[in-house]
Amino acid sequence: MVARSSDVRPSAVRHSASPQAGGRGRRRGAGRLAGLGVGGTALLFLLTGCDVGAAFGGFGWPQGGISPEATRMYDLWIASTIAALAVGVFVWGLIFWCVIRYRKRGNELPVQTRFNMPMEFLYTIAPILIVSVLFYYTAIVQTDVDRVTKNPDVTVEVVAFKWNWQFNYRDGVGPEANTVASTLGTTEVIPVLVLPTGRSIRFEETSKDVIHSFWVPEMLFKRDVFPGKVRNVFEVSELTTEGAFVGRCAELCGTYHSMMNFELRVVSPEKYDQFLAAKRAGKSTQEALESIGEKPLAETTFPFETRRTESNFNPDSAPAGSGS
Ligand SMILES: [Cu+2]
Repeated sequence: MVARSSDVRPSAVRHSASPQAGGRGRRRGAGRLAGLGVGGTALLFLLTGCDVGAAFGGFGWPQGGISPEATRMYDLWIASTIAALAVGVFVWGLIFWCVIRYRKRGNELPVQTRFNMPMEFLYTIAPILIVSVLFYYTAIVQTDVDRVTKNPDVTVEVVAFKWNWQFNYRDGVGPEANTVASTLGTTEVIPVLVLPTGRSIRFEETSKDVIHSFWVPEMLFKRDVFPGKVRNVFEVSELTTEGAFVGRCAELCGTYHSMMNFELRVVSPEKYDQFLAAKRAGKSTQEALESIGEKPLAETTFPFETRRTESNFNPDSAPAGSGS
């Protein structure tokens, strides 16, 4: 903001009438700010080097990601939060310092710094720099997470429908590839998606009816599943942790949306190959899981009764026909 010359009262003009003193003060101020900036940056690197996110509960971001992409997104969040806190602490410090240092002591107007070019320059450049750095790292991580390759190790087609999932193991990428084995969820059985550690995995999503969303919370990622000819594709460069992880539909898709669960079972590559061979030999998913020493049924979630009857819809109510 540029003030008119009539805004500046005589006492202020008197104070800034000594250009040498003003110049020295400005240089000292700029030096301090530069020092703070360098110190803050060093602190940021130091803190992100340690696992500071775990100490603060991930600053609200879910922890325990099971893919490198999940870890990168988590790291971006932690670094951005620390940067935001550093800027916040600096600004709060300046506010309180000004409030105390320049509180009203008399009727004399304090030194006016409205036309201080280095300060004006700093006000403009610093936010642009901060936003640029955040944008730069966000673009890098986003590109990383969205990257698809020509020849992933494993391709699985995710077919969503109201209100369950089908997982087709494919022999290639794209709609022209063939399904070599399939797992279909039913009202009685939660579909278990078996995938290996240490291999790149491509998910090709399509829906039979409305928009759904494929979400495994531990992958810290979800992607919408669209009907029609759309194949929404994403990849993970590998899964790093063996285990059972619940998967959900994350797009409100109708009455039983909240019950549209599946399980991701991450196993070793050897077990995965045995599982797929068993499936190709005609075994059911449950039999194939048992053949590799895994639990046949989902352990992280359970089937829900989707057929509403008087008794299961309102089990506490009196038997039908007993009312007046
Ligand atoms: Cu859904």
